[in-house]
Order: sequence, then structure tokens, then C-alpha cells
Amino acid sequence: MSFRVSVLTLFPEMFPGPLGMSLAGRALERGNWSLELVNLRDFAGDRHRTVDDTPFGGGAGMVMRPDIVAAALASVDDGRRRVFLTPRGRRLTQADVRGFAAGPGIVLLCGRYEGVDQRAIEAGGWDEISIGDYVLSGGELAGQVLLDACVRLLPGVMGAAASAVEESFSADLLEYPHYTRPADWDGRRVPDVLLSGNHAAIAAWRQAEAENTTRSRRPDLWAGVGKTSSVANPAPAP
Ligand code: 9D3
Repeated sequence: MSFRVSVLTLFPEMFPGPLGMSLAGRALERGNWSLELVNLRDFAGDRHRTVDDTPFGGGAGMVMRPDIVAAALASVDDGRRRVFLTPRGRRLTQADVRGFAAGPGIVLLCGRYEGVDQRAIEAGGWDEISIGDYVLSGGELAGQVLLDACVRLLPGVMGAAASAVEESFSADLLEYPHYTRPADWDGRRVPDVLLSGNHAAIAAWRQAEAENTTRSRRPDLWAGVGKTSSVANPAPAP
């Protein structure tokens, strides 16, 4: 029972891209997930394989035709969640990712041009998702970000130890800082507490660091945590 991904795109050569390497790549080879690429241009009816047209009402740029998008979706549709990557979408969260990864798979639509005809988005039941407030050239990289986040959660991909850690630490705090050898690097010393062997003190220091960093860098996350510090704050944020 492998996670099935279908991607509708004008640039199928962009896949698997980085998803063919490392953790996601090994998972793809092992069959934890599968990747089907659908070239939207294959659903054009004319000699020039046209997939876009000028916007009704005027304005710059081109719009992807609804009949092309609908035909491409019909060629893969089997009840999986449908996600359209678009700057107009709601922001992707880890909760969304968990939901996608828990299902049988996902159909992605990667937009190009100024957008996709709104009727195709509504008729197809597409969930509209953005990965953040910056402008990309198209939906393909955003789709790869979403898939990377999903694939690492699939059963058997990360290994039991890492998965258990993942579950117990939900993403409500930023991580504490990490250090390794050498203990003194160019006069920059690792915090003494980490060399002390006092595991309770180390745990308290890490918790305080995580809380201070979250409070100063991500007040939005900190507000969501809905608690004040569980310990005194011996480690001020940098
Ligand atoms: C000139 C008007 N543009 C709005 C700022 C339109 C537009 C910009 C970028 C239309 C499409 C795109 C391409 N971006 C995506 O397809 C996209 C995206 C993104 O740009 N940022 C964050 N998430 C995503 S998901 C898909």
C-alpha cells in the first residue's frame, strides 16, 4: 500500500528533481511512494498543443484553459486529495502535511502563467495551497516542497526512532542549538553545561533555549504554545 502521487504539470522534466535523492529518493526506489507525471500539453487538442489563452476582461499574461486541466485530472482521478499549488492558496502547514500523508496519495496541479481558469479549480474540487509569501515562477518547486514534507512521514521511510521523536515533539517550539567537537573552535567555546554530564541541567538548558528562541524569533508560534516558560530562563536568547 504505497502512497501514490500524480503531478499535472507543463514541466514534467522538473520531477523527481531533488525528490530523486536522499531520503525521498531512497523511499521512491523502495516503493514507499510512486510518482506519475502527467504533461498537461498532452491534453491539448490543436496542432500547436495550446494549453493557455488570453484572460477574459483583459490584462497581462495568459490563463490555463479549464478543459485542458479537467481532461488531465480525469485521466488520473480516483478519489485522492487534489491540491493546486497557487500563490492564492492558504498557507501549507504541518497539519495539512500529516493529513495528506495519512491518505492513499495526492494529485498535484502545478500552475504556470498568470493562473488557471477559476471554473476548473472549482469543478475539480482542488484544494488551493501556497507554501509562503514570496513569488515563485510556477507551482513545481512548491509541489516538491509539499511532497518532501509528506514522504518523510510515510510508514517505513524515516525509521522507528526518528518517527517516535517526531511524534512526541510536535512543531510548537523551535529547536535548541546544537554543538559538536571541537569543544573550543577558534576561541568559540561550547556552553559549559553541555560538557557537564549533568543530564537534568542539560535538559533544562535546552528547554529554556528552545523557549527563548521561539519567543524572540517566532512570537506567532509562541502565542500558539499558550504557556509561559516552564523553567527559569538561565539562557538568554542570543
Ligand atoms: C503578477 C501576479 N502574480 C501574483 C504575485 C501572479 C503569479 C505569481 C507567481 C502567478 C503565479 C506565480 C507562480 N507561483 C506559483 O505557482 C506558486 C507559489 C508561489 O509563487 N509562492 C508560494 N507558493 C506557491 S504555490 C504555487
